[in-house]
Amino acid sequence: MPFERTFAIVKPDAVQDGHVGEIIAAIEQGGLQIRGLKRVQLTPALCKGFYHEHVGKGFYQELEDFMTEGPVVMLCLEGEGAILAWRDLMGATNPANAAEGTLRKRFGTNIGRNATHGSDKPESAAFEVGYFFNAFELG
Ligand code: DAT
Ligand code: MG
Repeated sequence: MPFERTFAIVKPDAVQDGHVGEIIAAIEQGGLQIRGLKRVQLTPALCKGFYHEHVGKGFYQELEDFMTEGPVVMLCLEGEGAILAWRDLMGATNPANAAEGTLRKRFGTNIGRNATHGSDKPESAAFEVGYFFNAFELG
């Protein structure tokens, strides 16, 4: 497994519901290192740039409305196989299909409000970490 970085978001639903601490605990207990961490209020423009691959899809506006409805907590995570390790901790995109004990199963409501984000591949992780973190925030 490669030593790698991935990008994670605690989405507005999970921040609002007070699950930041539990999600950070799952990250640490899952063996991932926190390399960067901050709370941000997204704007529509920031959201469009971040989710550029989804702009124009039928669910995009719903996604943007949700992601900008309140603050998020974003993290850069690091470790062996970090991209897949974080996706495994999150569970499937749709909480209804997510395995028992995963974060999306525990804290998500439906496919639109699913509590967490994680990069899906190394190219996305590099883009997403660079999109939201400055080098000095990843010291
Ligand atoms: P993931 O977040 O698991 O990488 P994705 O990249 O396919 O999933 O989609 C990004 C987000 O967009 C997803 O977390 C929730 C939202 N989304 C995806 N498909 C959706 C749909 N059919 N209806 C509503 N929201 C959707
Ligand atoms: Mg994705």
